[in-house]
Amino acid sequence: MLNTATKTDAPADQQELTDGFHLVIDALKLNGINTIYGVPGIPITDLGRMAQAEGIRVISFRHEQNAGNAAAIAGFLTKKPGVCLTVSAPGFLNGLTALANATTNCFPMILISGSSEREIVDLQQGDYEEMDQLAIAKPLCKAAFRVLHAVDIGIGLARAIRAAMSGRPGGVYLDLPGKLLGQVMNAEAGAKSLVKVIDAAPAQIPAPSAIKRALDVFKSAKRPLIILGKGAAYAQADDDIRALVEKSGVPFLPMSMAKGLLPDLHPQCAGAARSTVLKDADVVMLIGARLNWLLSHGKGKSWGDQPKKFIQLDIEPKEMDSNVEIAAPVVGDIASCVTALLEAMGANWQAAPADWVNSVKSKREENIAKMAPRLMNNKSPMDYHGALGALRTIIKERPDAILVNEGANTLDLARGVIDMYKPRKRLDVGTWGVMGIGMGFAIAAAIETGKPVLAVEGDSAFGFSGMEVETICRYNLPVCVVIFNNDGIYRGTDVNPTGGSDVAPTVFVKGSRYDRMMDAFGGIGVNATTPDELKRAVNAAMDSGKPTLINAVIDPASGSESGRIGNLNPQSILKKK
Ligand SMILES: Cc1ncc(C[n+]2csc(CCOP(=O)(O)OP(=O)(O)O)c2C)c(N)n1
Ligand SMILES: [Mg+2]
Repeated sequence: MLNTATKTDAPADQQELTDGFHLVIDALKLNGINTIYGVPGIPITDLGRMAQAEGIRVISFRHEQNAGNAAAIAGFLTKKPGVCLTVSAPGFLNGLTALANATTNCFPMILISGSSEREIVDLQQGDYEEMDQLAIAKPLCKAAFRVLHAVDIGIGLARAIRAAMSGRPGGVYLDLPGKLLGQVMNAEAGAKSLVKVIDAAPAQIPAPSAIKRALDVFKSAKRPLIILGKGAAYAQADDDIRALVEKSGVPFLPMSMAKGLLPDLHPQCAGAARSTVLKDADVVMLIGARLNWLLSHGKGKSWGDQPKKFIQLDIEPKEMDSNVEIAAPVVGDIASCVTALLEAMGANWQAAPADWVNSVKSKREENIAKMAPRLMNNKSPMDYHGALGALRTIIKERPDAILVNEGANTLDLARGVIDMYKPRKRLDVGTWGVMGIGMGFAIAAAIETGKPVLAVEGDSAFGFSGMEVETICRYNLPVCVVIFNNDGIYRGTDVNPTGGSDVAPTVFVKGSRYDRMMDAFGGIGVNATTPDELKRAVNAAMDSGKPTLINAVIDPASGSESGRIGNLNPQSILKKK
């Protein structure tokens, strides 16, 4: 239904009118966008109010970066652009990090920001929150648009939706000058101007010759490996991906956010034998995974000396040969590529060589057995493995729960220890390794899926979005935040080498009680000093669905520098402090 502006003072014979506010709302609703994440203020406060009045869920945050992260992960989870709504200049800039991060991670998202008076901004006459937002957004997203006339709102939003969803998904910026929202036009013409986007992410079918080439290479392998990336998770082609992996019999390695696409305990999962399979594989099929830094660019020490051939499935043709030669590029959307491969494999596909499959399996079992006793320790203060051992059991018992994870040691160790059982249940720092996604992701995961959320957060990582615990309480979301409190970044034991009164740059207030932040907003706060206490508190939170924050006391000495990526720190041969 089209909304109409009610003008009580209008003459009875006046035509029905609508305005920019309602056209934006109607355009969103027409396209099935029924949640907005944002922070109110001039010029979009009324837009949020009216959107709520019209049945859109408007989730109000304490900082735009968190609202932006929420929108981005909503996009990942639903394959529809998540919308973040902000005010002009500073609010827009606060949302921009999330927009850039969404683009880097290929999450469909639209950042809609109100902006100041165009004429004044363009003459740089010092308007309230003056900024040329469109120009600033452009290099950080897939596309950026500005709408100046109410009649173009429908087209503007359609362009934004298509740009965010089609091809490789990503972030889009939509600039709405404040004046636009107040513009009035004929209601019928307004209704006609709206666009329902048909087939926003059209299938892109791979060429049969590319499929044949890929299978020829795959067939020739003695030690094949499949790597699943978050593009594969995004595709929601779970059954076909599983069928492809199982039919091939090839060991598979899930990237962080692809964990659970097939269960981590699947007999073909090579997650616990990562370094062996990367070194020894001769043919690697990448499914929605890029050869970026997370895979050491497909070359160097971690890939060993064995020559490799890569098969790559990706929707973006420019991804091919980005780091190393791709022997068999398969360009198309992941679902279409996987279906085509499956079909072409036929009924008599020869499963992967047994000696290779078995050697990967035994390496994996050896590594799992090595880790097992460490996960069962009940030390107090806890070390990472003791605490994660408890959380691992909880996720095993509650495979529907969504795990959000950020930090350094807290991230790297949780990724290895906590097995995932279902697709798109692990949400984390992604391609950039960015801190600050935690509460935004947790909130959107709860809102979009209705499932319980467990956010496992380093104490530093949590600080980037911690104020949103109020938002979690305000909307009474089933989110349990566990803070791995080791008194700092990587470790809480660094000292100021000068002996001065400032503490070292990596350490925080010792013995902080983050749980009391939750008390302040009416949620449940728990201080946990042993894995048993931690397990009890998380289970209680998951059973009750009440907003909970657990301060898990971790030995400040138990982490290592930069978690698992300390090698990326620049080194000088001069050892001067
Ligand atoms: C936006 C952003 N700022 C800074 C960093 C650098 N950084 C990487 S991990 C990290 C925090 C690690 O500490 P914590 O979350 O407490 O995890 P721990 O290793 O102590 O378990 C920081 C600040 C980053 N990745 N992203
Ligand atoms: Mg820490």
